Amino acid sequence: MEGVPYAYTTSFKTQLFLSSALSSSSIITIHQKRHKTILKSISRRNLVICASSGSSSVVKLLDYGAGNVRSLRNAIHHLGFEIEDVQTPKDILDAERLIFPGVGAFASAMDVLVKTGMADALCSYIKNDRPFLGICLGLQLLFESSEENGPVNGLGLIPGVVGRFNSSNGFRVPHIGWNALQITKDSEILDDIGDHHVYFVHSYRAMPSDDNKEWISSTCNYGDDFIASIRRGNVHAVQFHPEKSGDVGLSVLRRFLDPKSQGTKNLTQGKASKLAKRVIACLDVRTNDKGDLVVTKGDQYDVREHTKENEVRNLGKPVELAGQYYKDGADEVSFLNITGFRDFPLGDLPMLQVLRRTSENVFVPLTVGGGIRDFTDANGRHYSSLEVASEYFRSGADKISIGSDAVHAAEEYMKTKVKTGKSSLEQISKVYGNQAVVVSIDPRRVYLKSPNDVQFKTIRVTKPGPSGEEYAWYQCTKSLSYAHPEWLSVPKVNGGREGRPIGAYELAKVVEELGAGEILLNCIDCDGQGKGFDIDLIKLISDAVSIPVIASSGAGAVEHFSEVFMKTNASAALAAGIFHRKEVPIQSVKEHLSKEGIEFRDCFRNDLFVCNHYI
Ligand code: 1PR
Repeated sequence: MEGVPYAYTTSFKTQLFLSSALSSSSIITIHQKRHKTILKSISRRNLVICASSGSSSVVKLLDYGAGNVRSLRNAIHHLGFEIEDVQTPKDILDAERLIFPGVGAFASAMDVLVKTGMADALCSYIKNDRPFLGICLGLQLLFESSEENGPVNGLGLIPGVVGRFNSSNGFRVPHIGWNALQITKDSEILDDIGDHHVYFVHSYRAMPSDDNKEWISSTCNYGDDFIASIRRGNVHAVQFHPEKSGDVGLSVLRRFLDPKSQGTKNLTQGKASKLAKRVIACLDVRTNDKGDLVVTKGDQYDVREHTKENEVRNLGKPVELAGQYYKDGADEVSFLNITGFRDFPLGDLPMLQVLRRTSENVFVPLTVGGGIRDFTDANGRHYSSLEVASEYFRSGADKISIGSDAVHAAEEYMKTKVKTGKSSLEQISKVYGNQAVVVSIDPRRVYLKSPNDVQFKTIRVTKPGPSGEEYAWYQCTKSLSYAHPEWLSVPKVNGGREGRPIGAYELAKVVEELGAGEILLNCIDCDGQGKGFDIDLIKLISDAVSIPVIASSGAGAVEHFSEVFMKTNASAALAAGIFHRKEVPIQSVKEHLSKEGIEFRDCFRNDLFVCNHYI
């Protein structure tokens, strides 16, 4: 084992048995969990060994049930710690170490905290300088008040008002994605971060001022400088999500959970950065004819092999592939249950299981789509789309994606001009926030001789159509349900989809108004073709809305990623086929972005990780 670096903490001496099979390109961490030692391989870069200290392996979690904290629970367990849920204010006062992952809206969170007596307990716990980590809303609630549906009073421990990001200066709101921090003071829990990116998802933020400067440990720039973390004594809070920030995020949690195990400090100072462009791996999943849930991939949405058997193309197992993409450096993973609309996702227990298992080991954001709509089962039991989405969130999704039902909602809204508040989009974004709701648009290009041939937004295309047409519009499509009376009669093309009388441009503008926080922009013509993204379409939509747009469909080479980022305002680029067929590794995409000077999340540098003892 010559040359293998390792560190023991003084309080926890562990005998290491390192198999000679361990290569120098893996990282090993030893955790203490119920007095057992676990040797765990958690990364694939340099070999790093660390041991957790003998401090208590139980952390108290304040989860008031307003959203998904499964990922945080999974991250804590992954690091070898046990969780006890806070049930009463006394549990807070008795906690040795407390994590408060704020979820949902500021006002409703304060409401619950005040009604349950937790607000007073939290204030006294924090004033007594007890070990505390607030996450996201758990940071914002420490301030005096928030403008979110307000003003609403907060816990009032830190001077300042939490306000909304200003989108008028061209910055997309919500702020979704990976930024580096400007570290302003020693925070201990941030010691491994240096200039690595961490994951943010929020529309509101606290601003630095003279009154609160003694609390601030880091800021981040997104239009303005906002507070990314605070630290005073044992009290910490972060606006970003450590449980979704990959290895570097896990290091933040570990440093809070086990301060005695801290290794040497990463000397790289955080520097201001722009929002990194995201690279997303997408897994289209469906049940094949044998009844197995498989990752499939279409050509222009046709997912069946062109053989006599006409089987559903099978490219692998969802949980394994998602885990692989996380290790390969994907900034997000999306699952699209492509037949969910026809079948009803809550009947699809394997899909929920896939999500639960994936979230145990994948610590970047997970999106799931397919079948989010109201549904009545064979026994007459009605399920609202909100119930369907809630089940997805409970199972580990950070965002849900709505396709067909958003087309329906947009058509209704364009007809009536009335926001009913009843569409899945409106209901889910109201409860979970618009940053948790993606709308998936599935348009196909329709060429035109003249821009006046249709009532929808048209563009002059970069490459003329097959008959020399110079214009096109992008017609939205949606899935039909088997139960739909039109299932047999409507002509269905491209994976059982029907064309609708609404353009991608009109749909994008309307869904933004109805509460979408992000757009996943597919293109049926380009899907699976490997010839590059539809730049005309992505430019059209990313210029039309002020929420982030994910470019999808058609990636076939690393250059396609830089092209879409340089020629359009897309915030992220998603690909499926090239990753599944192992034609282009995610790392190559990132190396290419680096060469082109495009900011991206680099999780392959040797200075990264948890224990800071490097080869
Ligand atoms: O309508 O709310 O039930 O959602 C269904 C979801 O399933 C939608 O997001 C829709 O895009 C997706 N979907 C429906 N049918 C298909 C199909 O392929 N037959 N897949 C399908 C869409 C498109 C992308 C794909 C990219 C990248 N797949 O997600 O992964 O095009 O592929 P590439 O890099 O190989 O070109 P609802």
